[in-house]
Formats: sequence, structure tokens, C-alpha cells
Amino acid sequence: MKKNLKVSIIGGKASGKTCFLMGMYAVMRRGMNNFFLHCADTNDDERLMKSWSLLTRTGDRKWPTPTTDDLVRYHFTFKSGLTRTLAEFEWIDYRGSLLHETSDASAQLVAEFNQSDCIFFCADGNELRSPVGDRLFDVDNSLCISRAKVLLDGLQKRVPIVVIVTKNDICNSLMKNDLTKDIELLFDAWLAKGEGWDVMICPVTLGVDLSDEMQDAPINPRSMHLPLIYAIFSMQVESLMAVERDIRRLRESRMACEHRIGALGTNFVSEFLNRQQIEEASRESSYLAQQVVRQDRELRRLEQELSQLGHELSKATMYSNGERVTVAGK
Ligand SMILES: Nc1nc2c(ncn2[C@@H]2O[C@H](COP(=O)(O)OP(=O)(O)O)[C@@H](O)[C@H]2O)c(=O)[nH]1
Ligand SMILES: [Mg+2]
Repeated sequence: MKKNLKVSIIGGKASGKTCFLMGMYAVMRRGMNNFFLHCADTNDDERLMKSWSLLTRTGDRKWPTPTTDDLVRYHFTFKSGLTRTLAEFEWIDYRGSLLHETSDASAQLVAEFNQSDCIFFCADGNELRSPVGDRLFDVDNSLCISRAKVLLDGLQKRVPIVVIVTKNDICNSLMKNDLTKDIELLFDAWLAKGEGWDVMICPVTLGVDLSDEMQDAPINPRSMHLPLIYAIFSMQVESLMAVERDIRRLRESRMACEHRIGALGTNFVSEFLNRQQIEEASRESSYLAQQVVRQDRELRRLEQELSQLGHELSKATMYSNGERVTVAGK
């Protein structure tokens, strides 16, 4: 089942949104464990890869210029293998300062979020280079967390959220557990029990040695494919649950049909008198049986895809409704 997916990426100014997009695209364009990402528009592909080549060269490295348009849209195709499309999706990169603005800009953001299937929140790792401690309000403010909370309060439904901690090379002095604890503290609203949010925390970097040498250290993205895998995984889980519900409904309808056939033909005479209705009900029953077979096949396909996607997420830090969760993939 192909689905159109919409992913919005937000975060403060210079939090690393554009670099993340470039790194993620470069990694997934090459392919990660047989998952691929391609731009629907070859001009976008050319533009992204040109910026990427300016970034990957050493010495004369060019970091991206700040996004000045209110929002930039890209259309991507996410594939399993080179040919099987799992999702078509729209990616929306907002100008960072939009988060700091009020009224019209906020209304526009909330409208976009309401149509999004997954929201990526970029938290600048530079703010997390040392334990948050008593800098809580300061860091909250720099990362625009409370501002984002206000905006996400306007959502009509719960959507999966990925907290992407960019520039993780800079936070390397912190132990992973301490970083996770700080992030849990900062993003407590989405990690509260009973609030119904699905969240992944994902530290990423464009290169582990960049914190020492921004111009010359190699560009070698880490974990940049995971947020997208999580978004697709969440979408597939939703599809799988819908298919399971459909199978249950089809089975119930078929059972009701079989009961009707039984009640119409309790003996030879009633079977003869009701033969037309029995025939109709039998046709309906075999149609429903075919539908069950078709949906069972779809279920198995989704289970297989989920197991492959889940494998990528086996080490990810994820929460569902405030509880830590893990997935076991094959
Ligand atoms: N050390 C380090 N710096 C990064 C990394 N990614 C981005 N940066 C820095 O952060 C700046 C802002 O990134 P950008 O993607 O343009 O931010 P945006 O405004 O959120 O789109 C870049 O110019 C780099 O200097 C990273 O992985 N490591
Ligand atoms: Mg940008």
C-alpha cells in the first residue's frame, strides 16, 4: 500500500535543519540497507547534491546559507529496493525564525502541522554540550521548545514526533545516558504518561570530528536515516492496524453471511424456497473470503516490511505514551 506522507521539520535558527536534510538525502540516495530515497524532481536532486558536494569537500567547505523562504517543499519517494515504493512524501523545511514569530506565521505553521504525519524537531546539540542543570529555562528558550509546545497544542491529532539532536559531535563529552536524561527533561510534555505521544529521540551528526575542525574534518553522517525510517515505520504500523481491523470486519461479515445461509436452508423445503437468497448470500460469502485472503497477503507484506524497518530501529530510543519501547526486527 503506497501512501502519501507529509513530514514537517522545525527547529530554531541554525539548529541544523538544512544540514540534516542534506545529510539524510545523501545517505538515503546512496541507499541504506536496501532502503532508498529519491527526489521526485531532478532539479531538486541536482540542487541538493550540489550543496552536498560543496559541503563534503575539505578546506574550501561551504556550509549552507540560511533558509530565507518561509517554507521549502521537496517531494521524495521512499523505496525498499530500487523499485518498490513504500511511500511518496512531501518534506517541508521552514525558515527557523518562523518559530519565533507570532500570529499569521504561527497559524500557517499549525495548519501545516495539522496535515503532517510526522514532525521532526531539530534541537541544536550545541546547547546540550554540557549538562542542562540550572540552564533549563535558557536552553528551553534557545531550542524554542515551549514555543513549539504552544504550536503543537493546536494539533487536532497526535502525530509521531522525532527529536533530532543535531551536531551530536559537539555533545560527545556527555555520556549518552546523561544526554537522554536532559532531553527527557526538556521534552517532558511529549514524554508524559497517558498523553498519547509517540516519540523518538535521535542524536545525529554530519561527522564525529567536526567539533574539532569544521572546515577539514571528514563529512560522514551518522544516524541521519533513522528519523525517516521511524516516520515510515509509524505510518506502516498505522496501515497494519487498519488492515487488521479490516480483516476482523470481513470475517465478521462472512460469519453473519454463513449464519444467514444456515437460517435460510434449515431443511430441503426451505433450501428450495429460499434458493435465490441462498445463492446471493453464498456469492457474498465467497467474495468476502477472497477479500480476507487478499488482506491477509497485504498483512504479511506489511509485517515483513515492518520487520525490516524495525531492524533499523532496534537500537533507537523510542517512547509510546510515555513508556520506553523497543522494536525487535529480523
Ligand atoms: N559541529 C557540527 N556543526 C553542524 C552540524 N550540522 C550543522 N552544523 C552547523 O550549524 C550551522 C547551521 O546549520 P543549518 O543546517 O544551516 O541550520 P538551519 O538554519 O536550521 O537550517 C551550519 O552552518 C554548521 O555550522 C554538525 O553535524 N556538526
Ligand atoms: Mg536552513
